[in-house]
Amino acid sequence: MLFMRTLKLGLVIVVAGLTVAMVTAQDDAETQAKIESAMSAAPMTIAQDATILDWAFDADGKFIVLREGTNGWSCLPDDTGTSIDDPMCHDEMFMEWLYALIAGEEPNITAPGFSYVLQGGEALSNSDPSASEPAEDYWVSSSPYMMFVLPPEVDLSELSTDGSSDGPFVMYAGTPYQHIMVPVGDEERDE
Ligand SMILES: [Cu+2]
Repeated sequence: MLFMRTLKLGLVIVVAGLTVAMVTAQDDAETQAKIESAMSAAPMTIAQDATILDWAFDADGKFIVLREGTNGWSCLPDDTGTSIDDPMCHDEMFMEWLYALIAGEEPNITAPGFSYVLQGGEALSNSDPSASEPAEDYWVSSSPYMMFVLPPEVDLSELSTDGSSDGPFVMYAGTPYQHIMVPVGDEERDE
């Protein structure tokens, strides 16, 4: 009896151990896929040492870290809530911009900030950062681009605000979230 009980207990432990191992392996594969997705947003020289974040928040409202980095850049994987593959890598100033946008607060942009979006991206509007559904100036591009934020005292009023223009243009012009979009690829852009 004691033997049977020990055997059963042993089996339970083995089965439980296998389940944990399987769940962990699944998590690892999912995390690895997110890391690869995130890294595809920027040149490898930047992505390889960047912090990799997930589209989920911790108790302080910060993105959950999937992998710690060392170079001050942070990459996010494809946002599965959008229609296209759109991972992105931001420097520290651009992360300040992103957190402010999410919180609906004014970003404190004190120096130029940069972002790589080399798989393309999507925005519900080129002019309205709070748009909750595709607006008339809904913007999507499967071709790569970069984004630049500049301190608010820099005058961007001479730049185009047309998201379908071939050159640099301003997104969210005249709002605290205005930034310059810079297409950097030759692929056809969907408008
Ligand atoms: Cu933009």
